[in-house]
Order: sequence, then C-alpha cells, then structure tokens
Amino acid sequence: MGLVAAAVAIAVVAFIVADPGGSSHKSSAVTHIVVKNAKPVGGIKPITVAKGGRVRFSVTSDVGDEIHVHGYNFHKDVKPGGTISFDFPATIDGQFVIELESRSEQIAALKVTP
Ligand SMILES: [Cu+2]
Repeated sequence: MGLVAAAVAIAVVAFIVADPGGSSHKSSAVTHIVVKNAKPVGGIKPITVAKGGRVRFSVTSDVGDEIHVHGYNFHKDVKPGGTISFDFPATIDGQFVIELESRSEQIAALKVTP
C-alpha cells in the first residue's frame, strides 16, 4: 500500500520533470471521485480531456467494486475504503461511462473531445 503510493508519487514526479509544461494544454488535472454508500458524492463527475492528452482520475470508495472505464475498457479493483488511480492517454474521442461494474452505478462521465 505505502509502496504503491510511493511508486505513484515517483511516477507523477517523473512525468512532471519529463514534461515541463510543454504539452500542459493537452493534459488535465487529476479528478478525484469519492464514492460513499456506493454512490458518487456530488453526483456523476464530468471529466473532459482533449484527444491526445491524458485521462487522470482517482477513485476513493467506501465499497469494494471494480471500476470500469467504458470505451477504453480499463478495469481496476478498489477495496472498501481504498483508492485507485487511472492515468492513460486519451486516444479515442467520444463520451464514456465510468462505473462501479458490479453495481452498474455510474460515477463519472468521461468526455474526450476530438
Ligand atoms: Cu462497465
């Protein structure tokens, strides 16, 4: 757990060092989604990224489930009370559901603009 967090921190620092603002117009801030009682706090979170940028978000959930990013078809398990992070290139434009897979509960709406 601590090691994973440290690895993520190092990866983030490495990314910043490797890319000192050169393509910052294409990247987006990390969106943090909090799931409470198996629902997204504040409603379904919009995440908008330009194609060619990176999709970055983290999910902290009070229930264990699998986070599924439709379209890109990425899956990651989150433990009860745990946090997971996604960081991937926005290669496909369109609108995609991000949900708690076993509950079919949408938590975020990903929009990648062409
Ligand atoms: Cu799904």
